Amino acid sequence: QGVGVWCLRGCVFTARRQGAAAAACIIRCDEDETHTASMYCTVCATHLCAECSQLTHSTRTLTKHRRVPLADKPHEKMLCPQHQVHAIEFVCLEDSCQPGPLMCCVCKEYGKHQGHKHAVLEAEANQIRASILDMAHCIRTFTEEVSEYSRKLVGIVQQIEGGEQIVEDSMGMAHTEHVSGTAESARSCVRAYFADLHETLCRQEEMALSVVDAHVRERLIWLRQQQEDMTILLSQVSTACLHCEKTLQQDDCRVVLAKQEINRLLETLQKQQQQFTELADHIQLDAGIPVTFTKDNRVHIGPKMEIRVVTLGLDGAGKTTILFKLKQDEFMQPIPTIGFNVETVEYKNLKFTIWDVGGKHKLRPLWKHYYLNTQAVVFVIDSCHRDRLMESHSELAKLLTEKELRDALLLIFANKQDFPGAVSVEEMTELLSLHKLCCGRSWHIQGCDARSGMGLHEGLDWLSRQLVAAGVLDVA
Ligand code: G3D
Ligand code: MG
Repeated sequence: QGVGVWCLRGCVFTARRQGAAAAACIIRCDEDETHTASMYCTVCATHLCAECSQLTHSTRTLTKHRRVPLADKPHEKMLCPQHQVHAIEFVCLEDSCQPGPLMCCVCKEYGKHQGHKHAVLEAEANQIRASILDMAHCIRTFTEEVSEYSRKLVGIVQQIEGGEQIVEDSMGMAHTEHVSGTAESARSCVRAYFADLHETLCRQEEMALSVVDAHVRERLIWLRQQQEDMTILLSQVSTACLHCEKTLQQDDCRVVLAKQEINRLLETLQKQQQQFTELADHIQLDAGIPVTFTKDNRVHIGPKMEIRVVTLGLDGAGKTTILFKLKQDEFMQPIPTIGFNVETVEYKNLKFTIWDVGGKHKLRPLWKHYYLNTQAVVFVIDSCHRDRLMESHSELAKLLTEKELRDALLLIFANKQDFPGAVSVEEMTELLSLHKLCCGRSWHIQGCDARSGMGLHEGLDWLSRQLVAAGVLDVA
C-alpha cells in the first residue's frame, strides 16, 4: 500500500500510507525509555522495541495482542468537539455542512446533522485519498511534460549559443571542441552577405570613378587642345597685327603692293573670328561635372541622361501616336508603322531614345532586334479592344521571358482611355493577371489617351523615378 506524496520541490515519491510522518521522528519504547520503539501494540496501545515486546508480551494472554510495525500504527481517533466521549465516525455530505462535516454518532442521530446524508469517515477519507492519488498521477504526467519542455529549452539555448563540447577522436581520446551555435552561423551569414555587397559596391565605385576619370581626362585633353589652338590663334593674330603695323609705316608704293597680302590676312582673320564666335556660342565654359547615379549604381556624367526605350504592343494600340505626341506635343495623323520609327524625346533631364517597332503579326519576330541595351520597355495596350486583350497578354508574356529584357523596366500604357467603355487600369491589371505576370520586376501600368497626351508624362515620370537614384537628375 503506497500513497503518492507531492513534494514542493516538484517530485512525487511514494511512502508508506500510515505512520509515514511518525517514522521520521524517533519514538521511545514505553517499557524502557532508553530503547527506541519499533512496533506498536494495538490492544494495549503501547510503543515497544523488539526486546521489550518479547519480554512484556510473552504471557499466554498478551502474546495474542496484535502488534504492528510502528509505521502501521493506526491513527488515534479524533474526538467529537461537541460530544467529547465519542469519536468522530461519520462525514456529513450536505453542501451546507461542508465547512464542518465531521460528526460522531450523537451528532448524526440527534445533533445538528440529524437526518443529513452521510458517509462513514474511513470510506470518505479513502475516497479522498484515491482522488489525491489520481491527481498525483496527473501531476506526474504534467511534471514530466514540463520537465521535457524545460530540457528542450535548455537544448535550444545551447544550440543558439553554441559552446564547448566533449568529443571522442578516432583513437577514443576525449577532447573539447567548439561547436558554433545558430547565432554565430546567422552572424557569419550576415557578414558574408555584407562582405559580398561591400565587394560589389567597391567594384561599382571603382567603375564609377573610372567613368569620372575618363570624362575628366577627355575634357582636360580637349581643353588643353583648345588652349593650344587659342595660343596659335593669338600668335597668328599678333603676327597679322605686326605685319599690318609694319605696312602702315612703309611708303605709299609698298603699301599699295602689300594690299593683296593684307586683304588675304584680313580674310583669314575674319574666318578665324567667325569660327571662334561659333565655337564660343556652342561651348559653355563651365567647370562643373554634373554626376547622376542610376539605381544600379552606375554613374552618368552630364546634364542629360540618355535612356533607351523600346515601344511594343499590338498593331493599332497607339504606339506611334504616343511617340509623336511625346515628340511634338501635337496630334498628327500617324501612318501605320512599316518598320520602325525612332525619336529622341527630351523630358525633364532625361533624353529618351524611343524605338517604335511595328506591331503587326509578321513584324513581331523582329522585336527582339531592338531589345539589346534597352533600359525600359513601354508596352502599349488598346483598352477599347477587349477581344484583343488575350493576344496582348500572350505577347507580353513572351516578352517577359526574353533574357535581354530581364532587367528592363516595364511601363504598360493602357491607351485609349478616352473611349467610353474602355477597360480601366484596375480591370486590365486583373484581366491580364499583371501582378503574377510581372512578379519580380519593376513594372507600372498607366492609363493614358495618346491623342490628348493624358497620362503620358506620368508614365515618363515613373520611368525617371525608377532609373535615377540620386544626383543632378534626381527629378521630383
Ligand atoms: P500603332 O502604332 O500601335 O500601330 P497607331 O497605333 O499609333 O498607329 O494608332 C492606331 C489608331 O489608334 C490611330 O487611328 C490613332 O489615331 C488611334 N489612337 C491612338 N491612340 C489613341 C487614343 O488614345 N485615343 C483614341 N481615341 N485614338 C487613338 P486611325 O484612325 O488612324 O487608325
Ligand atoms: Mg505604329
